[in-house]
This record gives sequence, structure tokens and C-alpha cells, in this order.
Amino acid sequence: MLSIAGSDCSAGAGIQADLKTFQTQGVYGLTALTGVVAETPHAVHSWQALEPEFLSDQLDALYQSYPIAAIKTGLLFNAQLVEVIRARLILEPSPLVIDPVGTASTGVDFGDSSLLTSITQALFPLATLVTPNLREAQLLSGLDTDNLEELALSLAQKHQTNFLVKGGHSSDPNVSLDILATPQGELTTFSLPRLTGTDFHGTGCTLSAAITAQLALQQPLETAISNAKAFLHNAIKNGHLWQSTSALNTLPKSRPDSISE
Ligand code: PXL
Repeated sequence: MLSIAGSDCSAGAGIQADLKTFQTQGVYGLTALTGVVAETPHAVHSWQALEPEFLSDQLDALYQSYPIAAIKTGLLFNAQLVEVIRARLILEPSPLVIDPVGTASTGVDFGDSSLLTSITQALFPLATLVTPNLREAQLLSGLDTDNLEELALSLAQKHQTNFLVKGGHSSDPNVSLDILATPQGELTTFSLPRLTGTDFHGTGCTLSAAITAQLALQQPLETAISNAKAFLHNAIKNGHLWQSTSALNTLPKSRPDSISE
């Protein structure tokens, strides 16, 4: 499977999170890089998008040599890079999970102002699933509500594809709630106890990568999401903590420096 995303040098989010997740899920991961971010979970220092031709070359090279079972997109930086991806996926469709990333967990905006619009117009029509967080869902729908069901239903109907609206940034202290809406108006709730204490960077990337891996393994969408959510829950529970710096732990077993027992 293939992740088209940016590099997070601290390896908690971005293409590094995707590759670790693919590996742990037991699928072979390919990567096409859109750009590079110099950052840690606490601070974004700088970033640079790659030239569109260079993304195109990576995709050409991969598509010439590998069968690609499923694709995930992450940080895409600008409309030109989005166009390169659209041109390729129109020629060679496959299950596509879009994580509409525009902002780091620190709140820094990576993309230019046209990024979300171009992802919406160019890629949503090709998507199997879109996974916005609460803020992204509000921006995409134009609705000023915290109601996850309303946001998911509105987006799924508007774009005629499946939307998983993630409640990670919502206010409920006890549960972590994500809502799936289909274009037919069906709703499914995914709920696990919320783990508190450490705010991990890269949870969105890890969840969408795990869903994509599960789809590549031929799981139906709802099973793919609930398996992926359980995987993320464990990665948080077994997370690493080094003084004030933390990271998800997607390794299958917890390590001695994990924050859980
Ligand atoms: O978590 C969103 C994200 C995605 N991709 C890259 C990132 C980040 C957050 O910082 O750096 C490359």
C-alpha cells in the first residue's frame, strides 16, 4: 500500500507514522513524499513542499513496479501537488483514504489557503473514506456545530462518500468517539474509553494509516475502522515518554519506557 504524505522528522506523525503503522499491520508500505517538516511534537520549525514533478516521478516509479492495494493521503501542502495525485488516481483507481490535514497538532497551518478547497474538489470524488477531525469537519462543512453526527451526515451527503468525523478534539472527558456516516445516511458510532494524561502527536495519521491497511487486507469499512481504533488506543496506552517529549508506540508489545504498566 502507498502513503502520499509529508515527512515529520520526529516520526510521530506524517509519512513515518504511516510506514510504522503499515509495518505493524502486516502490509508492505510504499511512500511518495510531498514535502518535509522540521518539527517535534511541541513545535513546528519550518517546512518545505517538493516540486510537483518530483511527486509525479515518485508515483511513476512506484506504479511501474508494484501492485497497489490501497492509498492514503496525508499532508499535501498545495493545489499543484493535489493535482498530480488526482491525475494518477483517475488513471489507476484504488481504495483511497483521505486525511484532510492542514494543521499540525501545535496549531500551525502548513498548507496555503487553497489546500482544503483543492483536496475537496480534486480528491473527494475519488475517496473511499475521508477522516476529518472536528475542526476540519467544521471547516469543510461550513457548519458551526460540535455535533459529530450532524457534521458527518452533512459531509457524506454533500460529497457522496464516507466520512469518519473524529471526536478526539471534542470535550467529552470519558470517551473517545468517532462517527462514520455513509452517503446513504447511515451512522455508526465507534467508542472507546478516552485515555488521558498525554496528548500524543500523530494520532490522526496513525488512525487513517491503520484504516487503510485494514482495507488493503480486505476488511469491510466498519471492521477496518474499529480495528484501527483499537490499534490507536493501544499505541496511546503504550506510548513513549522521554521527560516532556512523548510519542505513540505502534510496536506490537509495550516497551520498558512506555507510560503504561
Ligand atoms: O498530524 C498532522 C501531520 C501530518 N503530516 C505531517 C505532519 C503533521 C503534524 O505535524 O508534520 C508531515
